[in-house]
Formats: sequence, C-alpha cells, structure tokens
Amino acid sequence: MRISKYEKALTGGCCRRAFHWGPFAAGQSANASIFYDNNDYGGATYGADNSTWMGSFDNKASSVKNFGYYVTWWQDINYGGAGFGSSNDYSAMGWYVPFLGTWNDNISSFHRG
Ligand SMILES: [Ca+2]
Repeated sequence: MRISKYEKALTGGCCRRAFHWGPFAAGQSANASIFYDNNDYGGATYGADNSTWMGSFDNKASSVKNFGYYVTWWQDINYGGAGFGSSNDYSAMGWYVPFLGTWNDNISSFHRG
C-alpha cells in the first residue's frame, strides 16, 4: 500500500484523518487517481498519486478517474513497458492497443505527469 503525499500531510496536526482505502463517499473530493477493478467505476478501488507497483491491484484496473490530473500508466512495474498518458477518465480500458492487446487488467504502475 502506498500513501500519497497529500494523505501523509493529513496525518499530522489537529485534523487527523485515516487513509481512505476503498470506495470514496459520495461528494468526497479526491486528490489521487482512483483505479477500479470493474468497468464503469465499479468493484474494488486503488487510489494514489503515483505507484511503482500496484500490489494486489496489479493487472486489475478496468476503469479510472484522474480528476483532471495528467497521469501516465504503465504495463510493467517501475514505469516499464508500454505507457499511456491522459487526464481523461475512462469507464472501460478494453480498447485495442497494438503489441499490448488491451489496457484492461494490464496496468502495473502509474505516475502523474
Ligand atoms: Ca479488472
């Protein structure tokens, strides 16, 4: 599990807030990109600004919300293999990619920028 800089900042001072690991409550603003196990933003979630390895979420992401941030995701851990960058949200990652197949269940790491 990787905790974002934003979340680390929130763990100090007067306003402690537990790291939220799972679906975000309605209306809660999110700082991190959130990847979803299923299409249409369903199923288990994985949220972070950057991740060199998505752990148990490796090769599971099927949809993503980037909240306007430009994010590059990668086929392999440590930002390796094929990459793709966008600030859009995607409700389904199953489009065809030459020499890769599809991004669906194929992302292992990602970072902003
Ligand atoms: Ca999936």
